[in-house]
Amino acid sequence: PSETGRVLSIQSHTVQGYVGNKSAVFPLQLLGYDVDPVNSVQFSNHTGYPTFKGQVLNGQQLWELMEGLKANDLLYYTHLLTGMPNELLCYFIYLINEKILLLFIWISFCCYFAGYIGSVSFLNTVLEVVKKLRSINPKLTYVCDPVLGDEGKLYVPPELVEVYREKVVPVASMLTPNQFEAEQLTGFRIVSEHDGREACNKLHAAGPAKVVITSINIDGHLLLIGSHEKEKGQSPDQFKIVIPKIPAYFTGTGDLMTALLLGWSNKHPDDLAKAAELAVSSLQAVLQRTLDDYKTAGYDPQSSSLEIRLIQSQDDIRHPQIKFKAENY
Ligand code: ATP
Ligand code: PLP
Ligand code: PXL
Repeated sequence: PSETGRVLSIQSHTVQGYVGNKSAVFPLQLLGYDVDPVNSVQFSNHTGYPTFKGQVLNGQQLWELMEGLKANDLLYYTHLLTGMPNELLCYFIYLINEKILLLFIWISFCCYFAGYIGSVSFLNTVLEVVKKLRSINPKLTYVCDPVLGDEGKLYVPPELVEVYREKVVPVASMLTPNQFEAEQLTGFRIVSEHDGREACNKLHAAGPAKVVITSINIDGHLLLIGSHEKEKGQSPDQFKIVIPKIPAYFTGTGDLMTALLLGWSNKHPDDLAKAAELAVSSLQAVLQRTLDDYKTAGYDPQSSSLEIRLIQSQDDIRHPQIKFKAENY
């Protein structure tokens, strides 16, 4: 397989700061990929700030862009990458984070239907895009970060979980859920390493050959669990990487992690553990630099969510020093 490729990346864009495409496109380009970003939203900043403004792409508008590409024979891609599926649902995150209860009740009522219809239609269009791209390149690798929520909270209406479980997971080549998302998709509580591995097995049975649970919170540290089912129905190769928790909250790390996993697993197609070591080592270097920079500037890193120092970390993305080793099971 080729070491690089052409990636269609359908994710959010923020004018300021690094989430969604802003945290995925640059690293993939540094790793040598041609990346074509479709911006599922264009917001002033990420939704964790006190306020944000901007526009949302709907399913029909996404399809229009695909038609434009198709009309010029430009729909050949080796990879499709998708993250946060939506739209109006960002309001939910904002409101949940800010705990503005009254506003929450009012706006969630208004947005629930719009958000629900909007996001399901967008996700269904993404499924059409997968079908279309596979009809042009049957070997297309679909890397899906099933962004549903974190730390016990759904960011999206529960109905979207069903769409992911029943339609999206079955067509994904690689899935990168966090602990909570893996639980939602399998209906299985994850409280131990063993549970994490079982969840991977369940997800393989549903479709994807590669599964990386990007973080499981166990005993005060983070555990990444990776699983590669090399032959359908055979028991998968599984490994873990232990990651010490940094006492700070970052935004955009999940998006960066999935992009790095795409980038490195394509360069090491039969060695997911190696790909994960490279991705984790890069990501941790970015987080460490971010923390150091904020501290140097006199900020308390625990006071709010930190914007990652992505551009300043380009050497760590291009040539990561492996400091985090995978342990095979
Ligand atoms: P998404 O919701 O997009 O799926 P995610 O929840 O999977 O995102 P996380 O699991 O939160 O994303 O983070 C991705 C990676 O970032 C993890 O592998 C984790 O190691 C790293 N990470 C995030 N925050 C920290 C932290 N405070 N300390 C150390 N590592 C962190
Ligand atoms: N915080 C907020 C406010 C979010 O909207 C999201 C969205 O997915 C996240 C955190 C998770 O971001 P990530 O996992 O990419 O760090
Ligand atoms: O990283 C997740 C994410 C994606 N897209 C938008 C966001 C966030 C997190 O805050 O605001 C628009």
